[in-house]
Amino acid sequence: MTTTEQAPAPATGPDGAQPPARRGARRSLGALAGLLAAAVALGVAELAAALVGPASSPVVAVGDTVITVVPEPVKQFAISTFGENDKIALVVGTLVVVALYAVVIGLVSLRSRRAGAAGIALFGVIGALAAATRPAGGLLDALPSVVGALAGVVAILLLVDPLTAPAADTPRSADDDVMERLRGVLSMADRKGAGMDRRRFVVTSGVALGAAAVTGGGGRLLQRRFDVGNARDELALPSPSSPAAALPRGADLAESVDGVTPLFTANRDFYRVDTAITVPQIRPADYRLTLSGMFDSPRSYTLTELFDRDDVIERDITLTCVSNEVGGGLAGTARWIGVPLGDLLRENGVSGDSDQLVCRSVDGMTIGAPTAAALGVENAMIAFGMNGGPLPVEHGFPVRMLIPGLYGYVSACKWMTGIEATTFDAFDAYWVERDWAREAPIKVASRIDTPAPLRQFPAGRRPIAGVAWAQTRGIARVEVRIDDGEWQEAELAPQAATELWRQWVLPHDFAPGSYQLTVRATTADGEVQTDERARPFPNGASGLHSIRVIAR
Ligand SMILES: Nc1nc2c(c(=O)[nH]1)N[C@H]1C(S)=C(S)[C@@H](COP(=O)(O)O)O[C@H]1N2
Ligand SMILES: [Mo]
Repeated sequence: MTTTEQAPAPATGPDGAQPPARRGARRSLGALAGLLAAAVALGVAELAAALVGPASSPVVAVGDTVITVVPEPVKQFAISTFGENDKIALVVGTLVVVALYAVVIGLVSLRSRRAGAAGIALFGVIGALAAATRPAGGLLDALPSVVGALAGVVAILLLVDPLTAPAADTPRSADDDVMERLRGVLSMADRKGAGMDRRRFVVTSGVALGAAAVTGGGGRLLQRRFDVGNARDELALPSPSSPAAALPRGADLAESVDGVTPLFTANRDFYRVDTAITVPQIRPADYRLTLSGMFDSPRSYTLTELFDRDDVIERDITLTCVSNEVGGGLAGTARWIGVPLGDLLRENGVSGDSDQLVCRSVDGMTIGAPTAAALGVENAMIAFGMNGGPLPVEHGFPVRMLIPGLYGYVSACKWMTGIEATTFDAFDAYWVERDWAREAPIKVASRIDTPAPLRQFPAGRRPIAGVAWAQTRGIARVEVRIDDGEWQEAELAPQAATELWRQWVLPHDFAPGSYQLTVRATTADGEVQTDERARPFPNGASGLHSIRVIAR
């Protein structure tokens, strides 16, 4: 019995070409072959990445590279459009591009196996380059892409073979020597066969799909061995010798006003902004913080050495992202535990000539913070605790930096393993290279949390409420304007600390109708929030948050 379903003679036209219907079917299967080969390549690469590390996966590495090279406006668009899901969007985008490329490879392979194989090899080279040239990457990081591409080449050859079966005059059967057939396939010799061995294609496709699923799924599972979540859970934080100041009575307006942002942001609700597609995983036992550059006596610290210091502090600080749009949610408040940054720098004899600290994270990010702020801003710290536990892995486990009053991109380095004392002239950090401002103090901002814009609510008395921030200066006044009316002063929650945002509320009697609500804040040192609108780039958004609400 033969397993082949060779094209009967009439299927081939007088000129040897195939009729359109058959050509169409073959093309579709060719495209499918390309997709399956790509799936096998990516699957095998994920399996290899379980050996080397999650960031060496070609999808992750290419995504990382895209993040590094895309122009700032595109990145800003991604952050404001997809928010916390910007990385998912990027990975999906990368996979869509790969899929389109794979379809082309499949079609090309029908005509030339060599070209198809070369296309997949190129794909592997791109992944390998992306993985090996990451700031924290090495030669070994190329391995998953190389192994994946090899698997992809074998897959495309095996998949395309039954689609270009030789014509009926050279029949093949199941008892063909498998090795001989494989050799034939891998020789990449093109056959001008008009025949199609559908059954063999179906079987090969099934095997390819299974292989892709098993290697990909298994690889992802095995990559979890790099996760440090358990190590984090087992870590005991030191108790601070200087606990956070007691909060004034009624400090959290959220206890009495529905819809206002709580004073403290739960870890799971805390915004996350970084360039890491796979969250860096640092084992506490392996952790080192290394000082370098313009110090008299630079040294490094283990996590235990940081924990065992007798100057551990606990402080409440609001962190804000420069990419936050007017009215946006890229700000959060937590109770942090760490060691005073200025003291640690002075202890090691930081030079008076240094004006920039380049903070390095394990994934190669560089954050340039002004040395003067690190030394002079009260409660600047090297933090390892957040809201009662170790830092969550996404928020920098095990150690990050915080400097109250500065946007995160010039102060809040996560997964921080190095501090180099240097100068602004000597080095441009990551965001500065991308034309964001070198120095970026947080601009005064205020936001209306409730009522929600454009959502109808019953007419009557209800609070207009929200938060305002100007870290280290503090908020002295918040005012609300309804349509074109007078500015009305809102009631403020007690100021717990100037590093914190401040909640505000203004109860109002809403008659049925539609209203434009606008808010503005004034800092404790007298700056009235400007209504001049600025985009976040290059040093933070400005302008007033203004929303339309409807009472019925
Ligand atoms: N390693 C690293 N640290 C980083 C970043 C980053 O991309 N990588 N982003 C910075 C930015 S722009 C901000 S606003 C804060 C955000 O901290 P969070 O994600 O804990 O809220 O981290 C900062 N630290
Ligand atoms: Mo940021």
